[in-house]
Amino acid sequence: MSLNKYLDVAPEVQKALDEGRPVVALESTIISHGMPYPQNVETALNVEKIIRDNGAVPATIAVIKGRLKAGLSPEEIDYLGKTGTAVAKASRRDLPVLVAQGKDGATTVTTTMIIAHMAGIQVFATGGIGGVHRGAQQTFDISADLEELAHTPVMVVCAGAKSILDLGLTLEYLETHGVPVIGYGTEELPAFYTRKSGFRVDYRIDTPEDLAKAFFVKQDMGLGGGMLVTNPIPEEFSMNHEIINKAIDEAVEEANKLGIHGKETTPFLLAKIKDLTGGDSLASNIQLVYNNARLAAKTAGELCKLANA
Ligand code: PSU
Ligand code: MN
Repeated sequence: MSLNKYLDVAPEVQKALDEGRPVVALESTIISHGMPYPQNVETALNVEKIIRDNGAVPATIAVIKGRLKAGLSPEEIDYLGKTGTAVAKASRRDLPVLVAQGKDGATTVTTTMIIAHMAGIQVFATGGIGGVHRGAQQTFDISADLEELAHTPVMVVCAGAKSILDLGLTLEYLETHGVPVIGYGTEELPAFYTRKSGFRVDYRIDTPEDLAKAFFVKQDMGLGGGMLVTNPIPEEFSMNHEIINKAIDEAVEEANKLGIHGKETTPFLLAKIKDLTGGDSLASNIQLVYNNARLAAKTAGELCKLANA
């Protein structure tokens, strides 16, 4: 039974939660706005399979006809992928209006965390998070993802943040808001397409068991809030630094020139980078999401052991 009257938890997900088995949340903005069709749907379905193969139940999250959904059918995933950017990108401020009006929404890291927490899911796997944009000193463009990480008790497993963002300012913001930034097997913050960024994480942790322990203790102490696990892209899929950084710089410059702002900024930059790198970045993007799904599933399993102990 779901406690929130706006929320539908898929039966398989609810059963796993009731039985104390691991569940991993997945976002849908990556499907509708982050990748082209049909790779977006293929990737989303493969990610669910990887999570199952690693012992957890996947719960892809979205807003469908005004209902908050934790766990989608393959048909719903196909619909979100096909409809693409015509599905509203839904951040925290969008949720009440979409629900009131019975509309669809693709959930960002922010709203996936919100809905995961409502459903009782503690671990969430994705590609990259939003952060403090370059030039935020002027634009005030800081992703709502950072505020959500500050307050909502969900572990987010990602591949770091792209240098479309100001990575230094993003880390400062997370520090101020008490969000631990963990490097999985690394002291250095990964930069999504590449394993290195030149910035250090707060802590290096080397096993899913120890990731789970740190998150468990944070909640057990009553601190609340999220935790950010940054998992470097596997070496064999990482991109050449110069090629990707040149594409990112060009994309940022074009966005500035065109006056792109607000919720359009991140999807514009992601699409532009994909165009400029001829699809190589898409292949890397897909592989790093798979890698994060594996780690999240294992960590969710360890977290269940601690919770059931
Ligand atoms: N960064 C990526 N890929 C993504 C996103 C960010 O590398 O798909 C998406 C996520 O859904 C994230 C959102 O939560 O963009 C952040 O958007 P904004 O910067 O508008 O807050
Ligand atoms: Mn923004």
